[in-house]
Amino acid sequence: MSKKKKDVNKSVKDEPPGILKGGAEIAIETRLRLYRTMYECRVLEQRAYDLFMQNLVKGTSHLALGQEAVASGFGTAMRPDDYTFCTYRGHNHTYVRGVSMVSILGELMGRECGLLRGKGGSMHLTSVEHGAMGSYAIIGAHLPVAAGAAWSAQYRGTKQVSVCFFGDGTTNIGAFHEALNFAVIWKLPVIFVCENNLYMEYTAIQDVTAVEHPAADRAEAYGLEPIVIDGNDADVVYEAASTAYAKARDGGGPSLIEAKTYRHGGHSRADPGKYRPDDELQAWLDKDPIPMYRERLVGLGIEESQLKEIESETDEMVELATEEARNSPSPSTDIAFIDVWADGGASWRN
Ligand SMILES: Cc1ncc(C[n+]2csc(CCOP(=O)(O)OP(=O)(O)O)c2C)c(N)n1
Ligand SMILES: [Mg+2]
Repeated sequence: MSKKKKDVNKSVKDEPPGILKGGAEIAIETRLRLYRTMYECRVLEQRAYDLFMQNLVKGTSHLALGQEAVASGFGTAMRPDDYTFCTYRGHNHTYVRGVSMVSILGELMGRECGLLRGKGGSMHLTSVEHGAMGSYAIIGAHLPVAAGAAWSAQYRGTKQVSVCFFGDGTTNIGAFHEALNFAVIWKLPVIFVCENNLYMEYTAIQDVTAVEHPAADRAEAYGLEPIVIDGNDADVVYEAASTAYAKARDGGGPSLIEAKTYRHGGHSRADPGKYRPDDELQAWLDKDPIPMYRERLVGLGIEESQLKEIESETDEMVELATEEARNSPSPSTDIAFIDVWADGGASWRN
């Protein structure tokens, strides 16, 4: 194992990263899928924001606008039976597993058509049938659970990989360190992905962390290779994800990947994010993963009309999904007593 820091994209160390070419030999179909997925995530979350502004979203919500390349890169590289664990900022990670826009928007609005019939809301999107094993609102809580799922896959010999997304602030929680140590000791097929968006709730990570790279600089303490990538470059993310999935499936154990990125808005729906310097925000808006990737595809010879088709199909899809979700009724009160126990019933109450 290399003890030398691997900085896949050197420029990510000096924010903001510049526009990159993404040297990888990635098939054009894969690149189109990466673009489509990012675009779909963007439109879905913009719609979630609009619905919130219309007072139609129940409870709070945390958007990942600007962070789409991470969800797209990992989602595109994974196998359908892999496991995803994410945080309350999990709309995109859930969507890329194949969960429909209707069920996500319906869930946010507390409707019958929602993924959890409106009972979970934005922070708890879960769909076991899609491998989306939950969105966790307690910081760090899901890292040991993701390690447990990987342990189960290893025991069953299924070659499934468990991928766990979390924020920079999570690296200062004990569960992060416990999960890493446990995963390394058992050589588990798990990928820990730190989406370093430079901020926790309202605090800059650099103000409260002893090291420059909150995840990568801790990797060597657990015998792992420190990996920092440009989390706004879908090709770079896809490559790093593919490498980590292959390693995990080959019995090579866990990976810890720090993806540098930025959320365009505040922490949650109530936060305008004014604590961030204007020039920093602008620099990251200039490095928006979606227009950057679109420009690259055009440079590679993709027809403008092909990209416009992807965009108009997606725009139509979100309109239809919004309509369907808005027309869906509120669920009946019986949902209070179902899906609360493993068998889905309420017999445990006796
Ligand atoms: C154990 C715990 N402590 C505190 C909180 C309150 N809290 C919610 S989000 C958050 C910030 C997390 O920041 P980060 O891990 O960087 O994730 P991001 O929101 O940037 O994606 C905090 C402190 C919590 N949910 N759980
Ligand atoms: Mg953060």
